[in-house]
Amino acid sequence: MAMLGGVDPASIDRERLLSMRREVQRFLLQYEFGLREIGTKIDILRDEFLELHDYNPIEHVSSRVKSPESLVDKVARKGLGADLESIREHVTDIAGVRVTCSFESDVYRLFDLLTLQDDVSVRLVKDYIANPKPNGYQSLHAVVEIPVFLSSGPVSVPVEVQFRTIAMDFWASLEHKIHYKYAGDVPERLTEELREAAATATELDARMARLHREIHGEVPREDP
Ligand code: 0O2
Repeated sequence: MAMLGGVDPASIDRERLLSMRREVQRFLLQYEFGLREIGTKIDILRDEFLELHDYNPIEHVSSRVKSPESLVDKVARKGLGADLESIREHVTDIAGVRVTCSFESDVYRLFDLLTLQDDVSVRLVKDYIANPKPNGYQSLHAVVEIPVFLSSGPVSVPVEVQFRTIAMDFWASLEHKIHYKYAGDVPERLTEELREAAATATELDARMARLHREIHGEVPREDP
């Protein structure tokens, strides 16, 4: 076997690969920490809300760090360089939290309560509730930055938080399955049905909110 200065080239590659893997693991770990920070903030808001108003505005919270495979796909799709700095700059949903609320008013209330906190800075907001996507998708997206304190010092970690109602979440998960099944080439008949279903979901949200207000009245808004 060919040796370079007494070193086996195969072992150099192995060392380089292992070091790259460690670097990627450390990179992704920062996003995991960012998720924990945001997760704790959301837990605190929910628990305090429950204590103050005897009412839970959050139905469900889920979070994930993008898998390396899905990250590689996105990097390729966006035509980005494979260096971690460019990925850090341009891929803002490596850490993602989804907050499913009971009502649309809770969506905006939680968005305000989270984004007005001093250590949270808002990088981008996309309000697909006020402006739904043409396919009917609705959600409020916010890319926020949160400081994470490592032994080497603080790093600012972007986390994409998606706020939506149960009805919007139900629609989005079904649409996602259909989109995946047809590899993005969804038949027009289904696309039209999905648009109608999105309108029905909006109507249901409005109706449930009216009923809720009739029974419980308006939950007062705090000054954050
Ligand atoms: P996953 O598996 O949820 O992570 P960008 O993120 O900038 O490349 P885009 O579309 O401008 O792309 O970002 P945007 O609009 O903020 O949407 C990103 C995420 O929102 C998606 O993540 C989905 O989770 C959700 N989303 C956006 N549009 C739709 C939609 O039409 N249907 C459904 N079901 N979900 C949607 P990913 O990375 O696609 O996937």
